[in-house]
Amino acid sequence: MLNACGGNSTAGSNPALSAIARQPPGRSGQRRNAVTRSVRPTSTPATPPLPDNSIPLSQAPERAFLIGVNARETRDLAWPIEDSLDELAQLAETAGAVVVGRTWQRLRDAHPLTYVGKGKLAELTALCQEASADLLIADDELSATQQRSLEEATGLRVADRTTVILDIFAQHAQSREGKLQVELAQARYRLPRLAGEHEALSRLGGGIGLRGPGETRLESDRRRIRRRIAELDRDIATVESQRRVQRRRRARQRVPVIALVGYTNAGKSTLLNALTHSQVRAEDRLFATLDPTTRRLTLPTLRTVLLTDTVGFIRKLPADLVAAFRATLQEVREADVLLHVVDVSHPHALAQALAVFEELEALGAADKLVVTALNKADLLPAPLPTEDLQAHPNPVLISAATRAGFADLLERIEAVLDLGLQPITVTLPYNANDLAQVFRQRGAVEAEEYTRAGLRLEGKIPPELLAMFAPYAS
Ligand SMILES: Nc1nc2c(ncn2[C@@H]2O[C@H](COP(=O)(O)OP(=O)(O)OP(=O)(O)O)[C@@H](O)[C@H]2O)c(=O)[nH]1
Ligand SMILES: [Mg+2]
Repeated sequence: MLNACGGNSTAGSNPALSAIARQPPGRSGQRRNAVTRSVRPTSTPATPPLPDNSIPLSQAPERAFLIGVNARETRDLAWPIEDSLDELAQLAETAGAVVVGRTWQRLRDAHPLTYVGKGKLAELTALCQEASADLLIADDELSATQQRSLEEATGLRVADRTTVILDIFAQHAQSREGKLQVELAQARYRLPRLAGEHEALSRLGGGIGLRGPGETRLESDRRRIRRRIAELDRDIATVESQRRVQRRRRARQRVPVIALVGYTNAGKSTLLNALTHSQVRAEDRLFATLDPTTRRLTLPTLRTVLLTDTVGFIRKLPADLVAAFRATLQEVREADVLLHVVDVSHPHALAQALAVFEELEALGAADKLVVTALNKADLLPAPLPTEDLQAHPNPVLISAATRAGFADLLERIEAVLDLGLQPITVTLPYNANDLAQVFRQRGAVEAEEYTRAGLRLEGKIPPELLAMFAPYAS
């Protein structure tokens, strides 16, 4: 039995959301038809892109109404539906829409045909009209049938969480690699939904270039989109092999790689900038970073590591997107240590951290050594309870903004890197400066003494360097 019980409000309670809502136009206001654009590759594709079937709307930002289902099966106790809708609102605003209202329904399961129940559907239609909405966004990925029924019932264009995330990625993609990956994810998402798109077009009577026997047109679009997916897969495989070469070069230099991972907007890029004096884009918006950036970092013991910034995660991250970003995410899979950045000032910091671990598991990177940077400590109104701190592996409280806790963080990273190191004492001849350099960069020097026989170094080195230093061991 459906149990209709929904909340309805026009403004979220999340301070982060209000911060985005306060942003001047330019960031969100300029974007039009936010949830319909698709990324085109920089070079002309062999298969021409599909016609943009989006329905042209006015030049003003879209007025989005949000709809959610609090399904019993997937109910996330750590993340109430209102907060999930707050996050959806933040996503919609980042994509360039204005959120004009929201409602949700508690159900055993989302309705397979209409997403919400029949009664709720009528209420939703009225609410959308009242709010003069022109776009409806569902908090879950909709099936083609659910999308079509919602469109028919409300008369609005209907998007879902996945479409919005894909749209943000499309807007933020800068590099050729990023653009290819987003286009692949969009094409994979669109393929099973093509039939619905065509039906919607035939209801609208089509237009120039859109008329014709529906089925034939649908089939040719399907063929074209499949061909494009195959091309994109090939191009991404080339990018992947280039990245593999880079990674192999790094592996030969044997410099440990630390990958920054975390929920979107947690402060990964800010931390990379602060630690390595770089200028990577860091902004108060979701998915600011899509392309991995690697910088050299010298630890207090003079050991050198590479720090790689990566794309952020979010709850219900579209599976197509994760699959399409395999070239980028390979950086995470092959890192020696993960530096998990958590926005500890967020009301759902722990739930966000768990969502990140879920994605890491899906990527096959859950068994990596992890150091947790509990970031934005400067925003905490009170000291963090010890049990909140200890919920994370190797936790260190920091602020990337004020640089508080950096010494502790670097010390913890060194300790984790040292886990596999072997103790050794060597006396290096004074003409073997390069060896001393390798010891300092890759190992951990605990004592250093200039003797008549040469430079005496006591400390730890990675096991693969034991053979190199064995002739000088004492
Ligand atoms: N107060 C405070 N703000 C911070 C801190 N670290 C980052 N921020 C802010 O948080 C916002 C997001 O920072 P980013 O570094 O872009 O976050 P990110 O994890 O790289 O985000 P994506 O790339 O979008 O996934 C920016 O507005 C930063 O200025 C901090 O320690 N304290
Ligand atoms: Mg970033």
